[in-house]
Amino acid sequence: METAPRIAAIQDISGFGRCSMTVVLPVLSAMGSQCCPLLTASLSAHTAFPPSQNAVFLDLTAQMERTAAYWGELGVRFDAIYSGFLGSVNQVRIIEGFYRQFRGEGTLVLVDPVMGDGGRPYRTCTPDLCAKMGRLADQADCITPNWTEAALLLGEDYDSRPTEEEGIRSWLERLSLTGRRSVVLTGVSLAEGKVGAGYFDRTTGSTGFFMARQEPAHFPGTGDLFASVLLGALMRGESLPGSVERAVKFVQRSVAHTLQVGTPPLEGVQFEPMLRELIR
Ligand code: PXL
Repeated sequence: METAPRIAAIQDISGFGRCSMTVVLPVLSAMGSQCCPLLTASLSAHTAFPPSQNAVFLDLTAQMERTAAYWGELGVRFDAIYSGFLGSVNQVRIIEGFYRQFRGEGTLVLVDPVMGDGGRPYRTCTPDLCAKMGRLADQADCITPNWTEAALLLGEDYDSRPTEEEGIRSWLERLSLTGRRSVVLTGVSLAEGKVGAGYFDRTTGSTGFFMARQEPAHFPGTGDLFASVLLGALMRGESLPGSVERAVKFVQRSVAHTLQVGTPPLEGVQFEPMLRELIR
């Protein structure tokens, strides 16, 4: 019997509003990987909900270092290290230490550089955290930015992002750091009514796109859903383009289903009924 690929998932857990760990864990499990959560923070709900004195944001930076040390004592090994939303700027240094300790030959490092959306950084993402997120992404084998994050990584103005294929391919190549890392850029549209992702595949040096029908709504957490399906597919040995196709289709279907059911956008997408499609 083959053992399941093991993934260290470095993410927050948000109790309400599907995103980060509450998306990553079920998706990776359904796709046959073992997901080991290394929590960055514990929140009562994701940060797009209205602020309140009762909203909990528990920074788990200190627990991360101890957990990594303990995993080291246990001799744990990982096939992938996947990070997303970070709770504090010091976590970047800790994750770099985690790479030194756990990145072996063949370990895939995926950095989803979660920093913002719609042209604006999330309220927890300070300029310092954005800069250090870039430093972390520099060390990745694969990154999955949206347009906001791609602009931050390149030091470009969000409003000057390219809309034509040639310009997008140029951003993908620049984001690849001269072909060193694979890039999957989300929220790409080349034609009215279609949206998906563009990619640079470092194993072939080629760029490409996969599109699906654009649904008329925006939901938080879809970036986490996308990156998780992508990683789950990569860990099953699927190619980068094949994994991109799977992630684009899955997010589109989850969004379409959620729109049909009509739940509030802040609650995230109803991917649960679709999970069975990911099981092989
Ligand atoms: O989906 C990214 C994300 C992850 N975690 C938390 C967030 C967000 C986006 O708003 O608030 C806590």
